[in-house]
Amino acid sequence: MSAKRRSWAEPFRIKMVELLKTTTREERERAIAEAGYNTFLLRSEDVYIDLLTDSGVSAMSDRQWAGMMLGDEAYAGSANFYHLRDTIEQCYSYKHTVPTHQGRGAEHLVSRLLIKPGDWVPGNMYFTTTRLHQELAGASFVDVIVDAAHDPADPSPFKGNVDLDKLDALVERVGAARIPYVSLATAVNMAGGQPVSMANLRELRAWCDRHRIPIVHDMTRVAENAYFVQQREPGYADRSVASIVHEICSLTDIATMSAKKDALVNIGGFLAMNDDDLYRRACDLVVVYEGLHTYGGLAGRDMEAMAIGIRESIDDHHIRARVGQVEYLGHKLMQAGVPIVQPIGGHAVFLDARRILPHLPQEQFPAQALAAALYVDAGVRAMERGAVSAGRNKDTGQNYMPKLELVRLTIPRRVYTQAHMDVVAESVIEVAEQARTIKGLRFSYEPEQLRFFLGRFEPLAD
Ligand code: PLI
Repeated sequence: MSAKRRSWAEPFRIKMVELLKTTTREERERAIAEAGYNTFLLRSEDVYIDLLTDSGVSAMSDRQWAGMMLGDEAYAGSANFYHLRDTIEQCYSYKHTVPTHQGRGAEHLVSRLLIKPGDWVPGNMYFTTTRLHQELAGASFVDVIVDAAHDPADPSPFKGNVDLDKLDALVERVGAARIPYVSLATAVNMAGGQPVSMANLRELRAWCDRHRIPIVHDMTRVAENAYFVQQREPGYADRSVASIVHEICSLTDIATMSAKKDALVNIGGFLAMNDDDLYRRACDLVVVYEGLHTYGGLAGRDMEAMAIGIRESIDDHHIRARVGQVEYLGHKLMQAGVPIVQPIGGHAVFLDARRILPHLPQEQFPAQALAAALYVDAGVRAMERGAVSAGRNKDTGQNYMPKLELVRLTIPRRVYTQAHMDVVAESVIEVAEQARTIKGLRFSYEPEQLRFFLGRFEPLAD
Protein backbone atom coordinates (compact mmCIF):
# COMPACT_ATOMS: atom_id res chain seq x y z
CA MET A 1 0.00 0.00 0.00
CA SER A 2 1.36 3.42 -0.85
CA ALA A 3 2.28 5.72 2.01
CA LYS A 4 -0.27 8.23 0.74
CA ARG A 5 -3.19 5.95 1.58
CA ARG A 6 -2.05 5.37 5.16
CA SER A 7 -3.18 7.77 7.87
CA TRP A 8 -0.63 10.31 9.00
CA ALA A 9 1.01 9.87 12.37
CA GLU A 10 3.56 12.01 14.12
CA PRO A 11 7.12 11.26 12.93
CA PHE A 12 8.38 11.49 16.51
CA ARG A 13 7.81 9.98 19.93
CA ILE A 14 7.43 11.84 23.22
CA LYS A 15 10.39 12.02 25.59
CA MET A 16 9.21 14.58 28.15
CA VAL A 17 5.77 15.84 29.16
CA GLU A 18 4.42 19.03 30.69
CA LEU A 19 1.53 18.50 33.10
CA LEU A 20 -1.63 20.54 32.62
CA LYS A 21 -3.95 21.95 35.27
CA THR A 22 -7.69 21.40 34.98
CA THR A 23 -10.11 24.06 36.21
CA THR A 24 -13.82 24.20 37.01
CA ARG A 25 -16.35 26.16 34.97
CA GLU A 26 -16.76 28.64 37.85
CA GLU A 27 -12.99 29.24 37.94
CA ARG A 28 -12.94 29.82 34.19
CA GLU A 29 -15.89 32.23 34.35
CA ARG A 30 -13.98 34.23 36.95
CA ALA A 31 -10.73 34.09 34.97
CA ILE A 32 -12.24 35.33 31.70
CA ALA A 33 -14.07 38.18 33.47
CA GLU A 34 -10.79 39.19 35.15
CA ALA A 35 -9.13 39.04 31.72
CA GLY A 36 -11.65 41.52 30.30
CA TYR A 37 -13.04 38.80 27.95
CA ASN A 38 -9.74 38.85 26.08
CA THR A 39 -8.04 35.45 25.81
CA PHE A 40 -4.64 37.21 25.48
CA LEU A 41 -5.02 38.36 29.08
CA LEU A 42 -5.64 34.92 30.60
CA ARG A 43 -2.90 33.28 32.60
CA SER A 44 -1.46 30.29 30.78
CA GLU A 45 -1.85 28.08 33.88
CA ASP A 46 -5.63 28.63 33.73
CA VAL A 47 -5.75 27.18 30.19
CA TYR A 48 -6.19 23.48 29.47
CA ILE A 49 -5.58 23.30 25.70
CA ASP A 50 -3.85 26.40 24.39
CA LEU A 51 -4.75 27.15 20.77
CA LEU A 52 -4.18 30.91 21.05
CA THR A 53 -1.35 30.81 18.53
CA ASP A 54 1.20 28.62 16.80
CA SER A 55 3.86 31.26 17.51
CA GLY A 56 6.78 30.37 19.76
CA VAL A 57 4.88 27.43 21.23
CA SER A 58 6.34 24.50 19.29
CA ALA A 59 8.00 21.57 21.01
CA MET A 60 11.66 21.55 20.02
CA SER A 61 13.35 18.28 19.09
CA ASP A 62 16.11 16.60 21.09
CA ARG A 63 18.51 17.77 18.37
CA GLN A 64 17.43 21.37 18.79
CA TRP A 65 17.87 21.12 22.56
CA ALA A 66 21.30 19.56 22.02
CA GLY A 67 22.07 22.46 19.68
CA MET A 68 21.28 24.89 22.47
CA MET A 69 24.31 23.51 24.31
CA LEU A 70 26.47 24.49 21.35
CA GLY A 71 25.65 28.18 21.80
CA ASP A 72 28.66 30.34 20.98
CA GLU A 73 27.76 33.38 23.06
CA ALA A 74 30.39 35.68 21.61
CA TYR A 75 29.20 39.26 21.17
CA ALA A 76 30.49 39.33 17.61
CA GLY A 77 30.80 36.68 14.92
CA SER A 78 29.16 33.75 16.75
CA ALA A 79 29.64 30.38 15.04
CA ASN A 80 25.88 29.85 15.33
CA PHE A 81 25.24 32.94 13.19
CA TYR A 82 27.29 31.46 10.35
CA HIS A 83 25.49 28.13 10.70
CA LEU A 84 22.16 29.95 10.55
CA ARG A 85 23.21 32.10 7.60
CA ASP A 86 24.39 29.09 5.60
CA THR A 87 21.21 27.14 6.42
CA ILE A 88 19.05 30.04 5.23
CA GLU A 89 21.00 30.31 1.99
CA GLN A 90 20.80 26.55 1.35
CA CYS A 91 17.15 26.02 2.33
CA TYR A 92 15.60 29.39 1.43
CA SER A 93 18.02 30.71 -1.23
CA TYR A 94 18.62 34.15 0.32
CA LYS A 95 22.27 35.24 0.28
CA HIS A 96 22.29 37.62 3.27
CA THR A 97 20.74 37.18 6.72
CA VAL A 98 20.19 39.71 9.47
CA PRO A 99 18.90 38.00 12.64
CA THR A 100 16.14 39.77 14.60
CA HIS A 101 14.49 39.02 17.93
CA GLN A 102 11.29 37.93 16.11
CA GLY A 103 9.28 38.61 12.96
CA ARG A 104 8.16 42.15 13.76
CA GLY A 105 11.79 43.16 14.31
CA ALA A 106 12.44 42.28 10.66
CA GLU A 107 9.21 44.05 9.58
CA HIS A 108 10.37 47.17 11.39
CA LEU A 109 13.74 47.15 9.61
CA VAL A 110 12.42 46.47 6.12
CA SER A 111 9.67 49.09 6.45
CA ARG A 112 12.19 51.75 7.52
CA LEU A 113 14.63 50.75 4.80
CA LEU A 114 12.24 50.78 1.85
CA ILE A 115 9.23 53.01 2.59
CA LYS A 116 9.02 56.78 2.12
CA PRO A 117 6.12 58.79 3.58
CA GLY A 118 3.19 58.81 1.16
CA ASP A 119 4.04 55.40 -0.37
CA TRP A 120 1.53 52.60 -1.01
CA VAL A 121 2.23 48.98 -0.09
CA PRO A 122 0.07 46.35 -1.78
CA GLY A 123 -0.20 42.97 -0.07
CA ASN A 124 -2.16 39.70 -0.18
CA MET A 125 -4.25 40.61 2.88
CA TYR A 126 -2.94 42.56 5.83
CA PHE A 127 -1.22 41.10 8.84
CA THR A 128 -1.53 43.11 12.06
CA THR A 129 2.14 43.84 12.87
CA THR A 130 3.21 43.96 9.20
CA ARG A 131 0.65 46.64 8.32
CA LEU A 132 1.40 48.63 11.46
CA HIS A 133 5.12 48.86 10.64
CA GLN A 134 4.28 49.88 7.06
CA GLU A 135 1.97 52.60 8.40
CA LEU A 136 4.46 53.79 11.02
CA ALA A 137 6.98 54.25 8.17
CA GLY A 138 4.43 56.44 6.36
CA ALA A 139 2.80 54.05 3.86
CA SER A 140 -0.82 53.07 3.27
CA PHE A 141 -1.61 49.38 2.87
CA VAL A 142 -3.71 48.20 -0.10
CA ASP A 143 -5.26 44.73 -0.12
CA VAL A 144 -4.65 42.95 -3.45
CA ILE A 145 -5.59 39.38 -2.52
CA VAL A 146 -8.11 37.54 -4.74
CA ASP A 147 -11.76 38.17 -3.82
CA ALA A 148 -12.25 34.49 -2.91
CA ALA A 149 -10.06 35.04 0.16
CA HIS A 150 -12.77 37.20 1.73
CA ASP A 151 -15.42 34.49 1.42
CA PRO A 152 -15.02 31.82 4.14
CA ALA A 153 -17.17 29.31 2.21
CA ASP A 154 -15.25 29.55 -1.10
CA PRO A 155 -13.36 26.26 -1.50
CA SER A 156 -10.78 27.50 -4.07
CA PRO A 157 -7.41 25.80 -3.50
CA PHE A 158 -5.20 28.94 -3.64
CA LYS A 159 -7.05 31.68 -1.80
CA GLY A 160 -3.73 33.37 -0.93
CA ASN A 161 -3.16 34.39 -4.55
CA VAL A 162 -2.53 37.98 -5.61
CA ASP A 163 -5.05 39.55 -7.99
CA LEU A 164 -2.85 41.16 -10.64
CA ASP A 165 -5.74 43.33 -11.88
CA LYS A 166 -5.83 44.96 -8.45
CA LEU A 167 -2.08 45.62 -8.74
CA ASP A 168 -2.58 47.15 -12.21
CA ALA A 169 -5.33 49.38 -10.83
CA LEU A 170 -3.03 50.57 -8.04
CA VAL A 171 -0.21 51.42 -10.46
CA GLU A 172 -2.70 53.32 -12.59
CA ARG A 173 -3.88 55.29 -9.56
CA VAL A 174 -0.60 56.10 -7.76
CA GLY A 175 2.21 55.18 -10.21
CA ALA A 176 4.85 52.46 -9.80
CA ALA A 177 7.30 54.93 -8.28
CA ARG A 178 5.12 55.20 -5.14
CA ILE A 179 5.09 51.44 -4.59
CA PRO A 180 8.32 50.46 -2.76
CA TYR A 181 7.50 46.73 -2.80
CA VAL A 182 4.78 44.12 -2.95
CA SER A 183 4.21 42.52 0.44
CA LEU A 184 3.63 38.83 -0.28
CA ALA A 185 2.76 36.38 2.49
CA THR A 186 2.82 32.65 1.90
CA ALA A 187 0.10 30.60 3.69
CA VAL A 188 -1.83 33.80 4.36
CA ASN A 189 -2.58 33.92 8.07
CA MET A 190 -5.57 36.30 8.19
CA ALA A 191 -7.24 34.56 5.22
CA GLY A 192 -7.25 31.29 7.16
CA GLY A 193 -3.79 29.92 6.34
CA GLN A 194 -4.51 29.92 2.60
CA PRO A 195 -1.68 29.23 0.13
CA VAL A 196 -0.30 31.05 -2.91
CA SER A 197 0.16 28.92 -6.06
CA MET A 198 3.46 28.69 -7.94
CA ALA A 199 1.66 29.80 -11.10
CA ASN A 200 0.44 32.96 -9.36
CA LEU A 201 3.86 33.61 -7.85
CA ARG A 202 5.53 33.34 -11.26
CA GLU A 203 3.00 35.79 -12.75
CA LEU A 204 3.65 38.15 -9.86
CA ARG A 205 7.41 37.85 -10.43
CA ALA A 206 6.98 38.82 -14.09
CA TRP A 207 4.68 41.72 -13.13
CA CYS A 208 7.17 43.01 -10.56
CA ASP A 209 10.06 42.72 -13.05
CA ARG A 210 8.07 44.76 -15.58
CA HIS A 211 7.46 47.50 -13.03
CA ARG A 212 10.85 47.19 -11.28
CA ILE A 213 9.19 46.61 -7.92
CA PRO A 214 10.73 44.07 -5.49
CA ILE A 215 8.80 41.36 -3.64
CA VAL A 216 9.11 41.25 0.15
CA HIS A 217 8.15 37.74 1.18
CA ASP A 218 6.59 37.16 4.61
CA MET A 219 7.82 33.58 4.80
CA THR A 220 6.58 32.86 8.31
CA ARG A 221 4.64 29.76 7.15
CA VAL A 222 6.33 29.03 3.81
CA ALA A 223 6.68 25.28 4.46
CA GLU A 224 2.92 24.94 4.98
CA ASN A 225 2.36 26.83 1.72
CA ALA A 226 4.80 24.49 -0.06
CA TYR A 227 2.96 21.45 1.29
CA PHE A 228 -0.31 22.70 -0.21
CA VAL A 229 1.45 23.31 -3.55
CA GLN A 230 2.69 19.71 -3.45
CA GLN A 231 -0.80 18.41 -2.66
CA ARG A 232 -2.87 20.66 -4.95
CA GLU A 233 -0.93 22.17 -7.82
CA PRO A 234 -0.45 20.17 -11.04
CA GLY A 235 3.17 19.22 -11.63
CA TYR A 236 4.28 19.32 -7.99
CA ALA A 237 3.08 15.99 -6.57
CA ASP A 238 6.50 14.37 -6.90
CA ARG A 239 8.50 17.31 -5.65
CA SER A 240 9.80 17.47 -2.06
CA VAL A 241 8.48 20.23 0.20
CA ALA A 242 12.09 21.37 0.67
CA SER A 243 12.56 21.90 -3.07
CA ILE A 244 9.25 23.79 -3.36
CA VAL A 245 10.19 26.01 -0.41
CA HIS A 246 13.48 26.83 -2.14
CA GLU A 247 11.72 27.62 -5.42
CA ILE A 248 9.17 29.91 -3.71
CA CYS A 249 11.92 31.87 -1.96
CA SER A 250 14.02 32.15 -5.10
CA LEU A 251 11.13 33.92 -6.85
CA THR A 252 11.24 36.72 -4.26
CA ASP A 253 13.83 39.39 -3.38
CA ILE A 254 13.65 40.01 0.34
CA ALA A 255 12.14 38.02 3.22
CA THR A 256 10.91 38.64 6.74
CA MET A 257 10.61 35.60 8.96
CA SER A 258 9.05 34.92 12.31
CA ALA A 259 10.97 31.72 13.06
CA LYS A 260 8.55 31.15 15.97
CA LYS A 261 6.15 29.42 13.58
CA ASP A 262 7.43 27.17 10.76
CA ALA A 263 11.01 27.10 12.01
CA LEU A 264 10.11 25.40 15.30
CA VAL A 265 11.76 27.72 17.81
CA ASN A 266 10.39 29.58 20.81
CA ILE A 267 11.97 32.90 19.85
CA GLY A 268 13.74 34.37 16.82
CA GLY A 269 13.37 35.74 13.33
CA PHE A 270 15.35 37.32 10.53
CA LEU A 271 15.43 39.65 7.57
CA ALA A 272 17.01 38.09 4.48
CA MET A 273 17.83 39.41 1.02
CA ASN A 274 20.02 39.01 -2.03
CA ASP A 275 20.95 42.64 -2.66
CA ASP A 276 24.40 43.58 -1.30
CA ASP A 277 23.66 47.26 -0.81
CA LEU A 278 20.38 46.66 0.99
CA TYR A 279 22.20 44.20 3.26
CA ARG A 280 24.77 46.82 4.17
CA ARG A 281 22.02 49.31 5.01
CA ALA A 282 20.12 46.65 7.03
CA CYS A 283 23.29 45.98 9.05
CA ASP A 284 23.59 49.69 9.81
CA LEU A 285 19.99 49.76 11.05
CA VAL A 286 19.89 46.49 13.00
CA VAL A 287 22.65 47.69 15.33
CA VAL A 288 20.37 50.56 16.38
CA TYR A 289 17.25 48.52 17.18
CA GLU A 290 18.12 44.85 17.71
CA GLY A 291 21.83 44.22 18.26
CA LEU A 292 24.99 43.55 16.28
CA HIS A 293 24.37 42.20 12.75
CA THR A 294 25.61 38.74 13.78
CA TYR A 295 23.08 38.24 16.59
CA GLY A 296 20.26 40.79 16.17
CA GLY A 297 18.71 40.33 19.62
CA LEU A 298 19.23 36.56 19.83
CA ALA A 299 21.54 34.41 21.91
CA GLY A 300 23.91 32.13 20.01
CA ARG A 301 21.93 29.12 21.27
CA ASP A 302 18.72 30.57 19.81
CA MET A 303 20.34 30.86 16.38
CA GLU A 304 21.59 27.26 16.61
CA ALA A 305 18.12 25.94 17.50
CA MET A 306 16.71 27.93 14.58
CA ALA A 307 19.21 26.55 12.09
CA ILE A 308 18.33 22.99 13.13
CA GLY A 309 14.59 23.78 13.24
CA ILE A 310 14.62 25.15 9.68
CA ARG A 311 15.86 21.83 8.30
CA GLU A 312 13.36 19.83 10.38
CA SER A 313 10.51 22.10 9.26
CA ILE A 314 10.88 21.37 5.55
CA ASP A 315 10.96 17.59 5.97
CA ASP A 316 8.03 15.98 4.12
CA HIS A 317 7.10 13.69 7.02
CA HIS A 318 7.04 16.55 9.49
CA ILE A 319 4.87 18.82 7.42
CA ARG A 320 2.44 16.10 6.40
CA ALA A 321 1.74 15.25 10.04
CA ARG A 322 1.61 18.91 11.04
CA VAL A 323 -1.01 19.87 8.46
CA GLY A 324 -2.68 16.46 8.88
CA GLN A 325 -3.44 17.25 12.51
CA VAL A 326 -5.00 20.60 11.60
CA GLU A 327 -7.12 18.88 8.93
CA TYR A 328 -8.16 16.17 11.40
CA LEU A 329 -9.69 18.81 13.68
CA GLY A 330 -11.21 20.71 10.76
CA HIS A 331 -12.90 17.63 9.32
CA LYS A 332 -14.41 16.73 12.70
CA LEU A 333 -15.98 20.18 12.92
CA MET A 334 -17.20 20.09 9.33
CA GLN A 335 -18.82 16.70 9.87
CA ALA A 336 -20.71 18.17 12.81
CA GLY A 337 -21.90 21.08 10.66
CA VAL A 338 -19.83 23.79 12.37
CA PRO A 339 -19.10 26.53 9.78
CA ILE A 340 -15.36 26.92 9.27
CA VAL A 341 -13.17 28.61 6.65
CA GLN A 342 -12.75 26.45 3.54
CA PRO A 343 -10.38 24.91 2.63
CA ILE A 344 -8.88 24.01 6.03
CA GLY A 345 -5.68 26.04 6.49
CA GLY A 346 -2.16 24.93 7.33
CA HIS A 347 -1.77 26.21 10.87
CA ALA A 348 -5.27 26.57 12.22
CA VAL A 349 -8.97 25.89 11.89
CA PHE A 350 -10.90 29.15 11.61
CA LEU A 351 -14.49 29.23 12.92
CA ASP A 352 -16.91 31.46 11.01
CA ALA A 353 -18.30 33.51 13.90
CA ARG A 354 -20.77 35.38 11.69
CA ARG A 355 -22.56 32.13 10.89
CA ILE A 356 -22.24 30.63 14.36
CA LEU A 357 -23.58 33.79 16.07
CA PRO A 358 -26.00 35.31 13.51
CA HIS A 359 -27.80 37.15 16.33
CA LEU A 360 -24.76 39.37 17.03
CA PRO A 361 -23.93 42.30 14.68
CA GLN A 362 -20.23 42.74 13.90
CA GLU A 363 -20.14 45.91 16.05
CA GLN A 364 -20.66 43.60 19.04
CA PHE A 365 -17.54 41.59 18.18
CA PRO A 366 -19.03 38.09 17.74
CA ALA A 367 -15.64 36.41 17.26
CA GLN A 368 -14.29 37.92 20.48
CA ALA A 369 -17.42 36.75 22.33
CA LEU A 370 -17.17 33.25 20.83
CA ALA A 371 -13.51 32.89 21.85
CA ALA A 372 -14.42 33.87 25.42
CA ALA A 373 -17.32 31.37 25.48
CA LEU A 374 -15.08 28.57 24.20
CA TYR A 375 -12.64 29.17 27.01
CA VAL A 376 -15.41 29.01 29.61
CA ASP A 377 -16.77 25.74 28.20
CA ALA A 378 -13.67 23.54 28.43
CA GLY A 379 -10.58 25.68 29.00
CA VAL A 380 -9.65 25.82 25.30
CA ARG A 381 -7.99 29.14 24.45
CA ALA A 382 -8.51 30.47 20.91
CA MET A 383 -7.97 33.89 19.31
CA GLU A 384 -10.25 36.46 17.69
CA ARG A 385 -9.39 37.28 14.06
CA GLY A 386 -12.10 39.72 13.00
CA ALA A 387 -13.11 43.32 13.66
CA VAL A 388 -11.11 43.62 16.89
CA SER A 389 -7.88 42.48 15.19
CA ALA A 390 -8.55 44.63 12.12
CA GLY A 391 -8.49 47.84 14.23
CA ARG A 392 -9.22 51.31 12.89
CA ASN A 393 -8.40 53.08 9.64
CA LYS A 394 -5.33 55.24 10.37
CA ASP A 395 -6.74 58.23 8.44
CA THR A 396 -10.47 58.18 9.31
CA GLY A 397 -10.35 56.54 12.75
CA GLN A 398 -13.30 54.35 11.71
CA ASN A 399 -13.40 50.69 12.70
CA TYR A 400 -12.47 48.35 9.86
CA MET A 401 -15.29 45.84 9.39
CA PRO A 402 -13.60 42.91 7.62
CA LYS A 403 -15.69 40.34 5.78
CA LEU A 404 -13.95 37.64 7.80
CA GLU A 405 -15.11 37.53 11.43
CA LEU A 406 -13.25 34.48 12.68
CA VAL A 407 -12.08 32.58 15.73
CA ARG A 408 -8.76 30.87 15.17
CA LEU A 409 -8.05 27.48 16.73
CA THR A 410 -4.30 27.53 16.15
CA ILE A 411 -2.42 24.27 16.51
CA PRO A 412 1.09 24.45 18.02
CA ARG A 413 3.57 22.20 16.23
CA ARG A 414 4.41 18.83 17.85
CA VAL A 415 2.60 19.68 21.12
CA TYR A 416 -0.89 18.17 21.32
CA THR A 417 -2.27 14.71 20.54
CA GLN A 418 -5.25 13.56 18.51
CA ALA A 419 -7.15 13.06 21.78
CA HIS A 420 -6.66 16.75 22.56
CA MET A 421 -8.14 17.55 19.14
CA ASP A 422 -11.16 15.38 20.00
CA VAL A 423 -11.74 17.33 23.22
CA VAL A 424 -11.48 20.61 21.31
CA ALA A 425 -13.97 19.44 18.66
CA GLU A 426 -16.48 18.29 21.30
CA SER A 427 -16.28 21.63 23.06
CA VAL A 428 -16.64 23.70 19.87
CA ILE A 429 -19.63 21.64 18.76
CA GLU A 430 -21.37 22.10 22.10
CA VAL A 431 -20.69 25.84 22.25
CA ALA A 432 -21.94 26.25 18.66
CA GLU A 433 -25.15 24.41 19.57
CA GLN A 434 -25.77 26.85 22.43
CA ALA A 435 -24.56 29.93 20.54
CA ARG A 436 -27.83 31.84 21.06
CA THR A 437 -26.94 32.31 24.73
CA ILE A 438 -23.69 34.17 23.92
CA LYS A 439 -23.89 37.93 24.44
CA GLY A 440 -22.13 40.66 22.48
CA LEU A 441 -19.20 42.69 23.87
CA ARG A 442 -18.05 46.29 23.92
CA PHE A 443 -14.63 47.75 24.64
CA SER A 444 -14.05 48.91 28.21
CA TYR A 445 -10.43 49.77 27.27
CA GLU A 446 -9.24 50.18 23.70
CA PRO A 447 -5.48 50.56 23.08
CA GLU A 448 -4.46 52.82 20.21
CA GLN A 449 -2.44 50.19 18.33
CA LEU A 450 -2.75 46.40 17.96
CA ARG A 451 -5.80 46.64 20.20
CA PHE A 452 -6.49 42.90 20.17
CA PHE A 453 -3.49 42.23 22.41
CA LEU A 454 -4.36 44.34 25.45
CA GLY A 455 -7.96 45.49 24.85
CA ARG A 456 -10.55 44.81 27.55
CA PHE A 457 -14.26 44.18 27.05
CA GLU A 458 -17.52 43.92 28.96
CA PRO A 459 -20.63 41.93 28.02
CA LEU A 460 -23.60 43.89 26.72
CA ALA A 461 -26.90 43.61 28.61
CA ASP A 462 -29.67 41.55 26.96
O1 PLI B 1 5.14 37.50 16.25
P1 PLI B 1 6.37 37.88 15.45
O2 PLI B 1 6.83 39.25 15.70
O3 PLI B 1 7.47 36.89 15.56
O4 PLI B 1 5.92 37.78 13.88
C1 PLI B 1 4.98 38.64 13.34
C2 PLI B 1 4.23 37.95 12.24
C3 PLI B 1 4.50 38.28 10.95
N1 PLI B 1 3.84 37.69 9.92
C4 PLI B 1 2.90 36.75 10.12
C5 PLI B 1 2.21 36.15 8.95
C6 PLI B 1 2.59 36.35 11.40
O5 PLI B 1 1.67 35.40 11.58
C7 PLI B 1 3.25 36.97 12.52
C8 PLI B 1 2.90 36.66 13.86
N2 PLI B 1 1.85 35.94 14.13
C9 PLI B 1 1.33 35.63 15.31
C10 PLI B 1 1.91 36.06 16.60
C11 PLI B 1 0.14 34.81 15.30
O6 PLI B 1 -0.34 34.43 16.39
O7 PLI B 1 -0.35 34.49 14.20
